[in-house]
Amino acid sequence: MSRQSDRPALIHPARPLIILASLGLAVVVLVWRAVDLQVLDKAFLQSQGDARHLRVVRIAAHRGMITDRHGQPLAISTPVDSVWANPQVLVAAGEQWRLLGPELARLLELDVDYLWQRIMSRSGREFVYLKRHVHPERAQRIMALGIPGISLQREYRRYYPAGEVAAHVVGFTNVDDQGQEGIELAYDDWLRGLPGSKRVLKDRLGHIVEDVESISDPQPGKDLRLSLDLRLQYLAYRELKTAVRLHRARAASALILDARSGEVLAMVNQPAYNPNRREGLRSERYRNRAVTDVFEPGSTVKPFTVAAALEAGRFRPDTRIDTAPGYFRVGRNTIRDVVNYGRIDVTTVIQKSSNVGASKIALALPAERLWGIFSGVGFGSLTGSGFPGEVSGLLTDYWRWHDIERATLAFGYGLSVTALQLAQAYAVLAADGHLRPVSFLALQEPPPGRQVMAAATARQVVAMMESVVTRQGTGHLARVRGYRVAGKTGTVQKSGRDGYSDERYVSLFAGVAPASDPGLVMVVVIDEPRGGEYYGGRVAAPVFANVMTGALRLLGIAPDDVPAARHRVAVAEVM
Ligand code: 59J
Repeated sequence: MSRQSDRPALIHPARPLIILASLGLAVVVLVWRAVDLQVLDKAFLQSQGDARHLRVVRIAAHRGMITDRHGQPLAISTPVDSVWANPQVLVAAGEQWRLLGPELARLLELDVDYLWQRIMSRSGREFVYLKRHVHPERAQRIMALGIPGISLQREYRRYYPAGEVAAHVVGFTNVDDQGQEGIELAYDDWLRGLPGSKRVLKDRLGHIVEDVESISDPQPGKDLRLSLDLRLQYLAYRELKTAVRLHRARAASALILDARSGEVLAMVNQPAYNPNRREGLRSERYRNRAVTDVFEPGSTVKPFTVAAALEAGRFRPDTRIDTAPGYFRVGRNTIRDVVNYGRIDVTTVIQKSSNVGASKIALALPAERLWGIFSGVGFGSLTGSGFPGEVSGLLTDYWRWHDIERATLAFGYGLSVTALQLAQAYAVLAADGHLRPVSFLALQEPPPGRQVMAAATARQVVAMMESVVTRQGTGHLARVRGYRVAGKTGTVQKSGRDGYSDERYVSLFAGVAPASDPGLVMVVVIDEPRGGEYYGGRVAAPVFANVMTGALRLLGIAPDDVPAARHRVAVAEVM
């Protein structure tokens, strides 16, 4: 064994060197790692750490206000809070959540089971809305419960102070504050503004404990002033609704244009809806029929047929036309009047609404002439209003017209128009032959018009239309005490699968006032009156009279029928 002990110890001669080298290497690695962590990876690691607590959150922008032309609010945004939860945190908070859940559900006006379901089915997520648009005061009571994982988000809720009255024009936004219909949709970019964002520090439970920095401030949306006059809007709404009830009509539209500027002062439809309560809302109620729905305008186009005749130089207001025996044949078709008017002048064709007279006038003109005036006053084209969903109606090209088409177009069949187009066309007669785009926004000054017929023609046609609103005319119920009114009735059989119907009618009145210098244009459309009466002169004309009477007075437009005004004073004194 001694031999063993004789052996030299198993220590390599280089051992101290190896140890030293290993230690040195270890130091180098450690230093490298330290530099790596603290210098090279610093930004990455720090951001990773902060991400646990620092978040960027969106700040909603305030949506611009919509007002009528006098600043009356039609759509305003009020601050509300949306309550949301972090299900992960909430589930982890087990006990506390079980205890306070029922109280939370009560404050949110939600069923406890539903609330529980909503959170558990998303237990892996970090965000779920519990309730949008809660009143800020209630939201504070919810936060006071101190449930971990429940947070608020500031949002804005749209409120429509005029409710049903201006609903079809103003439209509405969805819960995310985006325009869906009407002006809210058309001018969404203008109204919307730009959301901002900020960096916030959140605690372990997801509550914001500190606003760290603002990244960008929200840019509030801009206000919008509409052309509507809320007073006229109320008036039109009330009268149209009454008429629809009285005549048990399917639907209806009415609108008033400023004859000089093309601004829409009032536009209403039935059925209507309350934009503040839109559950289960269907297009039948919310679409703006005055711009989205078309109808055959019937006799309300006769003034334009006559305008074409005057422009062609072939007719004057007193030119006589033989309408006897009350009907006449064009090829295989027969055009009829309700009675035989015999030999009548052009004015009487308008006053009595003779289909035979209008057809004979049109057949005496080149097709191009009739088309020129019809398309000139805007039939077949959009009005330029920019309203969402507006349709242009239909006016076919004149080189496709046979005689029968020219004859029936003359009294309003074979083309289709919207109520707004019809009003724009009447505005041409009111504005000495100038066609102007329609505007839903308040204008500083009238846009330049395009002359589409001679001023003298327009004036002559307005004068002829005054005869409609007399004892002998079809529209005497449209008269307004103290003012001269010019207009035209229309009673249109609706066309269906089996041709024109004897049961379904559209009752129309279109007119201007005061006739001596027209300031206002109004169109009334009553769709399918079912109360027994259906003549435009009986159903639509009274709505025109009632609204126009109020509108002329509200706007302080001077009476131009002074003898009638004197007569009224005299009668009042006798009574
Ligand atoms: C009328 C039509 C349908 C289409 C006729 C109205 C035609 C015609 C084929 C019968 C009711 C009715 C192209 S009438 O608007 O003439 O407003 O106070 O619907 O004639 O040929 O039972 N209006 N209306 N005609 N069609 N086709 C008159 C007239 C009009 C009135 C009354 C009585 C029609 C004075 C309509 C009104 O001016």
